[in-house]
Amino acid sequence: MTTFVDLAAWLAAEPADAALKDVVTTIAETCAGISRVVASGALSGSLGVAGTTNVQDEEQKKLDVITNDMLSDALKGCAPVAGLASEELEEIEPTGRVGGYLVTFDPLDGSSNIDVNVSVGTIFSVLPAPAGHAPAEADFLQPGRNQVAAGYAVYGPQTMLVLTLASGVNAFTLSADGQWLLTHPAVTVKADTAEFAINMSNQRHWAAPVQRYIDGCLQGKDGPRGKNFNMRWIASMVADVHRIMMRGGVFMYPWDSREPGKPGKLRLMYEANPMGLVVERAGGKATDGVTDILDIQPAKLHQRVPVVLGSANEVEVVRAEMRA
Ligand code: AHM
Ligand code: MG
Repeated sequence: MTTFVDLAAWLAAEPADAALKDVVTTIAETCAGISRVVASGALSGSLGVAGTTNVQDEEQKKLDVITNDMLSDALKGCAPVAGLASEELEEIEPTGRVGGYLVTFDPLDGSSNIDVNVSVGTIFSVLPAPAGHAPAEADFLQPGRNQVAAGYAVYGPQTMLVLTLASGVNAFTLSADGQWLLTHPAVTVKADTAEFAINMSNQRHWAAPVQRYIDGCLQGKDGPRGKNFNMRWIASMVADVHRIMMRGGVFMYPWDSREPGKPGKLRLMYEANPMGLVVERAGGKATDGVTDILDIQPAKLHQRVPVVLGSANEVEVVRAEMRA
């Protein structure tokens, strides 16, 4: 039987400081707990709406609230964490400590899929905390390149944790006895693809470059791309990005004219940045169409951003269309 290295043994060999390993371990253990709650569904009475809205005025599911509390509580109890921020919390939460790390997270991404038993996930990003003072919101507003660790857990047919620290991307599968085992070392994203992920129902609202790009894909072999494309859209960023990590593809959530004042749906600090780092570290690319996601200077905690990420050569095709 194949034996797999567990997360603790893998972390022990990583060139990161003990405090950062502690943060990553806390997140991984909490994600294992979240996996159990998600899996229990109606049995634990955790499906359905919470009857509240979050800072983006989105209806919160019970599981959004439960998982947010699980991660917040765990990180507040983790000594190297000076502050946290979440999709589900309007303000940052300092822990009362100084130095160490800041963590931002989307505790349960893909809320629309929770009640219908389709994959959802947790996304997290770890940034250095300021040394001399308790963190304020401004201290979180660091570009994605500053992330010292990032990743996601996907609660699907298998629960997996996909993680990057100093370099590379490694993926762990949760075993029946609750251990994260390294099943996918050194994950890389294929440079070329013939598969795109976008919510096609928004087609009429897209800007011209996105229209042109998707139209070129849809024309298949007979069009400018000279090959047939496949389409997938799970409406869980974690699940769509995970598919791209495993077999390539391009994921897009562009600006559209439904709410022209907003730059897109996805949030920079706890969706685009951590996913951007994971994808780049695996050899893929992530852009807002003009700037690499990781080079964007955040202006606000809950800032939204257009996202195009995945197979490097395909992201370049989209980017070239956006520059045209
Ligand atoms: P959420 O964080 O409220 O779940 O929203 C983010 C999700 C992403 O996981 C997914 O890619 C996108 O929203 C789907 O949006 P849509 O329903 O417009 O297709
Ligand atoms: Mg989300």
